[in-house]
Amino acid sequence: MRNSSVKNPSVVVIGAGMTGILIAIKLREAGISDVTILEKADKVGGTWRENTYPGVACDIPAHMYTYAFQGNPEWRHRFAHGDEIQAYFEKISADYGVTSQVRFNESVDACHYRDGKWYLTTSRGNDLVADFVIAATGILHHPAYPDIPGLDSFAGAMFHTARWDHAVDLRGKRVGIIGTGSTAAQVISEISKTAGSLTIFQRTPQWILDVADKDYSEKEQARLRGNQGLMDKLRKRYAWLIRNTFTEAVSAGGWRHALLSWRVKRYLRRSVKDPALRAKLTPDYKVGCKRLIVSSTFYQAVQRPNVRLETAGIERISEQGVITRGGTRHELDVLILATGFHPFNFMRPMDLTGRDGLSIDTAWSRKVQAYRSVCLPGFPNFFLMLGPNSPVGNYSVIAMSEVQGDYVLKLIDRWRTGQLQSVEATEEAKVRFNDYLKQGMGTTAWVGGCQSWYLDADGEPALWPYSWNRWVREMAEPDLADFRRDTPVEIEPRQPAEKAA
Ligand code: N01
Repeated sequence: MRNSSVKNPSVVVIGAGMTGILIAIKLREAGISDVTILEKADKVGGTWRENTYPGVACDIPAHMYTYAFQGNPEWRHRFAHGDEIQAYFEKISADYGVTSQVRFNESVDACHYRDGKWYLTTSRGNDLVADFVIAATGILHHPAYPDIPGLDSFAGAMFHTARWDHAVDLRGKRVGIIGTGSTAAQVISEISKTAGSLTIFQRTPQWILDVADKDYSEKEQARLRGNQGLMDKLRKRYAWLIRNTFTEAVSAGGWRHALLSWRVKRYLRRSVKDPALRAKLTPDYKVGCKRLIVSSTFYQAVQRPNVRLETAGIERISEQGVITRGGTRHELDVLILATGFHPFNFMRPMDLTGRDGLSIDTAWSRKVQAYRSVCLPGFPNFFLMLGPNSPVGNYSVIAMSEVQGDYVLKLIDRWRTGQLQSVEATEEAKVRFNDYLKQGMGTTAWVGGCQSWYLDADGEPALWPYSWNRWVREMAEPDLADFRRDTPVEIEPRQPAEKAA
């Protein structure tokens, strides 16, 4: 704390994944000591704890997929494997004293705001009172199960990729997989090596960018140990590369998008010689409309002799397997659902109620929106990390959380110093912000005629449509004119974002 007149709030952080760990560290750095972290599971790690499927890896280069304040010399692969990433978060969490602050196996059932305080009830029946609540509950953690007739009648083993059943041995088995997203591409590359047969049920083909993986030698790791400066350089270099290849290409279009499109199309042409198979694998929408898949192994896997790509469309599922349109029966021992997530659930089904009894379901009944992704009008002193429109095309989610974390800490600081009596964005600011987002969507690849998890119920992309640098600039300082004032204070409004950019 800067001085004794600064208030020390009580804060509850929900979730001990990548973002929760980060927020806990930042709160401590800010001198906020009354912090409780609630985690539904028995370990930190979030998405990397939950996703343990074969081939799980991060398609963002490992040296960029780290907290800026703590690089990791121990990465063994350019695209770090899930277990390495989980180990990284467990280590950081322990080293920074976060793990000992976490209450494990305790989720939040109810979270209600009354008279300037949040009242929480947990799954263990405990009650907590806090000045601030920060939901670090992640985006992609509610598995989506396909609505296919007969799904439950399947007699073999069946599981979602985020709930992988490691007791099921796939070697020599007849395996089917539904879905061809980023997860499926990783799973297929791996299990096609050992499954007796693998049938891929593809509804929509995907564009794929090949970026070769690379193993880091002991010598390379040793060079990085204790050299945060060198790791910073690597992180910045990858960040620059990704911004200028993917992020700008999918959000602004232009020559970068043309180049990216040319690259992925050439890769498909060169990788798949059979014209019939290539036709099945060729999307009819813009490159980047769905999140681009980074894989240098998927096309090879699809062409293995034990692999079959089925595009006929699933009619129903029976006890024996999958029946595709036209009546073809695919008998299976194991059915894997690589069918993605419900990204708009966020912290729900938590019973979240803000000022004047406003429930989150009511607030979001017409549209799932936020102000600057993290603030919800009607929910004072509540922040939703990685909220609506957070994702920046194919960029590192850690970098996004760091920017949002600094922004949230600055807002809490305004409360601590008395500039804000409570931190609540106005409805008008939220509407203006979302209009501004909408204006930028037209040039993006996400409106390129495809269905994807990026789109909300109205078919509008819930991403940040401008450049990364613009986002960082606009998140640098909270604009207090956009927040409710209990005590009117003279404030000078900032320039509208469009003019400032
Ligand atoms: O999920 P998805 P995901 N019948 O939603 C299909 C991140 N991630 O888990 O395209 C038939 O992309 C669906 O078909 P269609 C990353 O952000 C990161 O793969 O809708 N098919 C699609 O093929 C990624 O974007 C890493 O026609 C059905 C698939 O299931 C996000 O997670 C690694 C169906 C779902 O694809 C989600 O990826 C992995 C049905 N009824 C994931 N329902 C990194 O490396 C759905 N599908 C960082």
